[in-house]
Parts: sequence; C-alpha cells; structure tokens
Amino acid sequence: TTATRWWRDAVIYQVYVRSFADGDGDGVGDLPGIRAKLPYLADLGVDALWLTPFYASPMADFGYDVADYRRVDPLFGTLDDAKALIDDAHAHGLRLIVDIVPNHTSDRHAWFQQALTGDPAARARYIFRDGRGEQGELPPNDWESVFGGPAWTRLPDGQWYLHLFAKEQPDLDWENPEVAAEFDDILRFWLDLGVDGFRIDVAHGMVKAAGLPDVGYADQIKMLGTNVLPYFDQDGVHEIHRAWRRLLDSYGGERAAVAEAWAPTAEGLARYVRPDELHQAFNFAYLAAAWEAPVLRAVIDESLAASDAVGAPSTWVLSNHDVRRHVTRYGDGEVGLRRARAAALLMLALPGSAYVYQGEELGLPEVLDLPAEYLTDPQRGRGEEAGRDGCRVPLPWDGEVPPFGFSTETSWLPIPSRWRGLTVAAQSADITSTLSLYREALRLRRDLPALGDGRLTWEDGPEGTLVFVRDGGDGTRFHCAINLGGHASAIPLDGEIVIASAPVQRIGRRLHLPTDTAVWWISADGTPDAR
Ligand code: TEU
Repeated sequence: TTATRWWRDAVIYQVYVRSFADGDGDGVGDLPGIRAKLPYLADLGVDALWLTPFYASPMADFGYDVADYRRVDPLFGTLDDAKALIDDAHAHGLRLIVDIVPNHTSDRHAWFQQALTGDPAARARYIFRDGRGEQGELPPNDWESVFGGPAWTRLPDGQWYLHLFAKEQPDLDWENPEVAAEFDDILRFWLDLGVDGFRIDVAHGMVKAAGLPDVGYADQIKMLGTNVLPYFDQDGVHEIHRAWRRLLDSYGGERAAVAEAWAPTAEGLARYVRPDELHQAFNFAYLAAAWEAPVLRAVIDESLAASDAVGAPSTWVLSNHDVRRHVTRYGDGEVGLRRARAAALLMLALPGSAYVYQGEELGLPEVLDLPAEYLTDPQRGRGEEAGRDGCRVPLPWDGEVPPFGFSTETSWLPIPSRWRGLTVAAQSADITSTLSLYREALRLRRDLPALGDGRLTWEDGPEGTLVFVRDGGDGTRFHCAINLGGHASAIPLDGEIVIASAPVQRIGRRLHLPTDTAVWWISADGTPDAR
C-alpha cells in the first residue's frame, strides 16, 4: 500500500477565510486571496490547510450558518476559485481540508425556508416541537443555546424549533434519513472536487437524547467540558462518524476528517477517533491547560494515553477562531509572547499532529480594544464573554499602515496600527522574529526523524520544567526542555542545541534555561548522560 496516513503527524494551518488575505479589494478575505499566499504557506513549512466555511451564507455566525453547502459565497469567490485553490495548494505540496457544518443549517437554507411554510415533510428535517404551558407559550424543554438564552425559538404559527447556537442556525434532525443522505452527497461533492478531508463542526452535537429530556439545571454551557448533556456527545453520533469514515475510505484511504468534538474526558474524546471513526479530534484540553508544568504534563499524558489506546494520533492546538489568542491568554505583552514562543516549540515536539491558527506564527495577540460598533459575534449574547472578534482581526502582511497589505481597502475589522512591527514582511527580515522561529521549527520538524508520529519518554527535570526525549531511530535522540517555572533552571545537556525560543546559555554540560523558554537539542545514541 502507498498510504501515507499523512494526518498522523501533519501540521495543519487554520485559515480563517474572512481575515487571511483579500484578493478583490472589498475589505474581506477570500479564496483568490488565499491562493495568492500559497507560496507563503508552503515556505512556512506547514503540511495542510484547513479553511473555515466559505459557503453561501447570510453570515449570522460568519459562515457557520450555511445556506447552500455546494456554493461559494460571492463574498469569498466562486466554485472555480475553490477548484483553482485546491489544485494550486496541491501543486505547492499542501493538502487542503474544508469545514463541514452538519449540526445545523442557516435559517436561509432552502430546507428551512420550506419548513417555515409549514410543510410537515420539511419540518421533519429539523427539530420542531409544540411548546409547554397552556398555550404552548413555553419552550419544549430547558435546553440553553451555546450563545446564551433558550435553545428554542417560536414561529408565528406557534411551533418551536431547536437551535443549539444562534436562532439563525436551526438544528437538523439526524434521525431523518434525508439528512444523512444529503450530507453524504455534500461530502462527495467536495471530495470529487479534490479536497483532502474535512473539519467536522460540532461533531458531538448531531444526535439528541430520545424524548429531548430536560437538563434540570441552568448554566448548562459551563458544564460542557465536564458533564454529559442530552444534546451533546450522545452515543448515536458515533454511528454517523462510522458512516462518514466508510465514505472517506472509499476514496482511497488518504482523505481524513478531524472532529471538533467536546467530550467530558480524554477517553470520551478518543471515542471519536476509534479505528472506524474519524482520523483526528481537536485536543481542547491542551488549549485550555494552565501555564504550569504539572498541569501541562498531565494533559499531555492523558491525551497521549487516550489516543494511544485507540491507535489514533494526538492533536495539539493552542488557538483557533473561537478563543482568545494564546499570547494574550498566557499573560499578554512580552510575557505572553515569550510563553507563546516556548509553547510553539513544545507543541511541535510532541507526538502527533499540530494545528496552527493563522497569525500565531506572527505572535499576534488578541485585539482587546476593537471599537464597539465592530463587535458583531453572536457569542456576545452569552454576556460574560467579550465575543470572538478579537482573535479574528485580519493578518498584517506588509507596509507601514493598516490594513498592512491585507486589502487595498479598509479591512472588515480594523487592524491596530501598533502591529506595524508584526507584519509578515517585517518579521521575514528578522531572524529573531516569531515567524522565523516557526519557519525554523517547522523545517526541523520535517528534517528530524524523531519528530511527528511516535512516542516520548519523560526525563527528570527541575521543578517547573518539562523535559522529554524522542528516539530518532537513526542513532540520534531528540530532546525538548521547557521551563514554565518562575526562575531559571539548570538542565543537564549532552548534544547540540538546534533551536531555542529565546537566548539560552550553555555552560559545559549544563543548559541554563531561563523562565518561559523552550529548547530542542540532539544527541547521539549511547552518549552517556551528563548527570
Ligand atoms: O464551535 C462550536 C462550539 O462549541 C463553540 O461555540 C465553542 O464552544 C465556543 O465558541 C468556545 O468559546 C463551532 C465553530 O468553531 C464556531 O465558530 C461556530 O460558531 C459554532 O461551531 C457553530 O457552528
């Protein structure tokens, strides 16, 4: 067999289409814009791209509300642009996966429009119910929307429909065979166009508990990470993933899917990547882990053990379009950036596959001071959170003033003028930049046989540090050390440093590792340990 199982160790770059690069001067990123930047991505050294939804959409949730799964929204280009982008990505040696949103459609989708007319067959593709209370004036149950408020909206004729997200995102009824058949067809449509796979949105959501039982308590969304809710992570979703795996495999075994799934435990998450299910699942526990050595190590061990048990690769994610950028989560400013650089070296040294969210290779922080009139993310409805706009600010490419080459026009979200030093052009010219660090780390990851798929062995290190070794299988040993503690630490080192996230000192056989710093080094097999 010629199967590469490329997803086992791929570095996959997330393109948030709206904010990557604008090819037609309307201030919004698009497919031709991405195509023009393929040389940048190939040179960066990632293996694959994941494109967030670019389908026809009224954009109530910036494309996660799909009105037509087989059309490109005019804002982003045409189907021909999509085809050209897929082919061109392949010509650059990059695989490309697209986002599929199966839990809900847009309320402008032809199916929902038909449902609005009252047609019972059309309503049967969604989750319509009569309300409670004497006049049916109360929602059918107590489920809450992820974006805040009840998960039900009432139509003028009195019936309610379920939406786990915005009211413009009605949930499909996956018990209805028409729904599954339609999605099979949609997957085939994109596979036939040449995509290498899919990112499955809300992959834990499609099946709801029979009878739609009450949860019994409020603040349900906060329980997402720890409790099973009757609308998430139900056993039935795994049957859907099994069917999709068969469909993907029928394309030759090289098309892969990653689940955006939320499960209460690492073992629960690993069920999505059993051999007959999807190929990967995002590891959000890693993203959410605090900057503390024991916490990070526990999360790494748990996810490696859980994915090993089912024979799947682990994935490592630091940021995406739904969360505050990790530079800011880690403390913002110099501290945040310093930690983010160290975190990148740690992530890229771990066994498995890694996701890079556009702009993290530039060390971009969250934009916390967007003017109020720009804040339109539906998640703001949840109240206690600021919304996700601040991690979706367009990329700064070059030049001295906003929009820094992102567009010839004003960008849809303003780019802060203080990002002048963070542009791709500025960082390309500086070997100490975060962009240069990512380029070099990704080059090493490709060249060093110890990296990617495989295993790690922990070594003893001073408190606050994590140290591990990986076998190159070619007589070399790869080492990674990171210091998450509050002070510098000395670590025995025998071998040659190949990259460091910040300047480090070596004194004889000791590495002087400053706080918030990571280092990679290589030694020869059989080299006696310095200890
Ligand atoms: O996100 C699913 C999801 O659960 C997120 O809403 C997440 O809980 C939250 O944003 C964390 O702060 C996916 C997409 O990634 C997101 O952009 C969409 O809004 C959502 O699905 C609905 O399609």
